[in-house]
Amino acid sequence: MTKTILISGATSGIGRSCAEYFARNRDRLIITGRREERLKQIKNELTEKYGIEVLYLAFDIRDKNAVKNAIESLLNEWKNIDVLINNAGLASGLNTIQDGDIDDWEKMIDTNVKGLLYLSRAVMPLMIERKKGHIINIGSIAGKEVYPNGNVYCATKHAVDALTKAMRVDLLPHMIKVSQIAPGAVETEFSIVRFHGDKSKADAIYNGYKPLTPNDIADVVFYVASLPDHVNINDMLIMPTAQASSGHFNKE
Ligand code: NDP
Ligand code: 8X3
Repeated sequence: MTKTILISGATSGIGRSCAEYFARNRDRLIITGRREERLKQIKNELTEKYGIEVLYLAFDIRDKNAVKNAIESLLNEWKNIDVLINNAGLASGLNTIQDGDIDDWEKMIDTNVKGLLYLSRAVMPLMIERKKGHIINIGSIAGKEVYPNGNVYCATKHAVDALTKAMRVDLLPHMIKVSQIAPGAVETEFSIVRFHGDKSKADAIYNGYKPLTPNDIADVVFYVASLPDHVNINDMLIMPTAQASSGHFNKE
């Protein structure tokens, strides 16, 4: 059966791959992000390749009114969101906490925690009304452990871990599934963003071992979303084989 899938942060990395996986299954997609040109291009690519319906909504997830308006602006036929993939997120900076840049902190808290809440708050009533839905939060190994200089990013992903559990409990009376997918290192634009555009620092993060690809994660997200109604995956931690924890890598 065709489902309606809303993916936040679909312009790049894990979100972009999720869009491809669900499009291949002929689902209908609502893709979001700030970079409108990319959203347009992805919509065109997926529409042409798979003949599916794709709607894009360009907004900054940190802007609560923009998030609310975007969801409220959906025509009724697009409000039947079956799966919400809360993927938009970022790390900004990699400093000790005592040297942390407060603008970086705010960017991460506003995007990873508050943005996820704004979007979920707008979509959950639609799911409750239909007594149906699945929220898949993209957490991180950084939500399970802390590592040197990861401080605030790790705190935001620990918040995603806690919010996933909290959503599952509060949404239980409505039979809405809530899952978390928590990856280790995935090669995306993540490190370029973390190092404020410094590509050589970003590349160094993935040197000497095989990191996960965005498709590795999309594959699992798609699987989790495809299980029968009575089965829910609460939490999955997915690591590169060459990474045992935040700080343990098998590098050449
Ligand atoms: P990318 O940087 O490749 O993608 C991030 C996505 O988030 C982009 O589509 C970006 O869209 C969107 N985004 C960021 N800020 C905002 C904003 N303010 N408003 C709207 N959209 C926003 O990184 P990944 O694919 O790696 O990251 C996706 C998720 O996976 C994040 O939550 C990240 O924390 C998590 N993760 C990543 C890991 C990794 O190693 N890469 C490991 C574990 C978890 P745009 O810029 O167009 O707004
Ligand atoms: C991204 C993975 O290890 O850089 O969440 O925090 S890590």
